[in-house]
Amino acid sequence: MDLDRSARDAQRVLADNDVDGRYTRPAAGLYPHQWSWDSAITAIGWAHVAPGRAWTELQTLFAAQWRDGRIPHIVYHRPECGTYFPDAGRWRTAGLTAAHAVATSGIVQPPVHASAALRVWEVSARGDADRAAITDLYPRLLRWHAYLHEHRSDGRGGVLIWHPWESGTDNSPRWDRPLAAVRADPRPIYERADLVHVDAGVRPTDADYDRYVRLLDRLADDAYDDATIRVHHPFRVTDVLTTAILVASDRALGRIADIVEAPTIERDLLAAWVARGEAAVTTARDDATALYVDHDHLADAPIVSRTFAGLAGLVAGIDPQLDTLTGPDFCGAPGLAFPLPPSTSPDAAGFTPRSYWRGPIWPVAVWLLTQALERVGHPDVAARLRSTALDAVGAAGMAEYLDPFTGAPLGAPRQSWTAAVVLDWVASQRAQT
Ligand code: 9WN
Repeated sequence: MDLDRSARDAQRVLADNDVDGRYTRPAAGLYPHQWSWDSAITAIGWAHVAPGRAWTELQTLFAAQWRDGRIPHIVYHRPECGTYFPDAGRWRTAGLTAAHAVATSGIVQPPVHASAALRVWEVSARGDADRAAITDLYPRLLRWHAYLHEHRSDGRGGVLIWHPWESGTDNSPRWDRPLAAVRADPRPIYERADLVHVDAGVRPTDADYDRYVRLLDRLADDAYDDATIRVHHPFRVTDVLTTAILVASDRALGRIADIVEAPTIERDLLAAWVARGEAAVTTARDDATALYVDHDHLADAPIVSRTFAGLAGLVAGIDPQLDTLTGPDFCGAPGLAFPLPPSTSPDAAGFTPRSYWRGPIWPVAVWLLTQALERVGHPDVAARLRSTALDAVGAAGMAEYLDPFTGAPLGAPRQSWTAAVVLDWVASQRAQT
């Protein structure tokens, strides 16, 4: 594997997707605005190139923070740019008392931001400008986490989501059952824009989209008021992966609190959040599959589905899950082009190799796992996964996701967070040798 070449290609993708030196669109064409968790991870890529630009990425995103603390999943800095559905107007957030002046969506995405900010800090020179940037971000990160703990708690430490887009793993089979229960009749009126850019076979179906749009419209009807939504919304799920990501980020925010010398009361609060989240993930373990599972509150039933989200114990840092990771559902699945975890186990119901989160390998998902493996004390396994992922992504370009059996690139061909994780992996590989 040619690390220099990978780093050069990745830098070029970030530069090409850069908008005004302020934020990075996830991909030209398909995703023309600023996305929440993409930006956080992309900031890590920038940190390896220009730390100042990394802080700007996070600052631009957090400037769109709502007054209730939420970080919206899309920020439409230039609503007129590109074709994307849903457009800014569909969300009906303009004029909402909770919303910021810039046009945004009203839902959220997984809270990787504090973990990303800590990584940017570690990569940076930790000079005065870096310290000023992380000090400025800290209270905003704290308010973001407080929003999740206060408004999205399922009462047991788990994080509730109101839309599959909030999970970041939109059409994962884990949402099939709760989504099927959402009525989409009569069909909402809308026009998809994604299929102008990529093949329909690699994207969610129209039936999925009808339900995504129905849920969006319902949330807008409720003006994104979580107290109302939690009572009657037709999609109410505890997302175990988001819960695990929040545990890791609460822990990272604890480290940031030390760096910025935050008051003890805030550090105690963060420690309490970590403990609560760990307990929630622990109780979400399904003994039969050794995976961690979501909970559908409308059906009042666990969602047992073999997807990479089941590795939430590893992501939360409470259970390395090495046998599961390397076993036949994931890296050890027969016929894989590379021993990397597919987004859905090839042996699971709902698996399709080319369709979005239903089978393809997502470099960003692999990165979540390599990060977690380092944290739980398995740097050797992390290094192996990283090196394999660099080979796979190197062969496929900086694609959004890959066919697990052929390694062929799928989705957007030059995706920002793929480039960012490549830069992070390259740096870790270099540090190791
Ligand atoms: C909806 C931008 C985003 C990612 C998500 C991914 C996909 C959007 C879409 O693209 O979702 O938010 O239009 O399909 O599922 O994780 O943040 O890259």
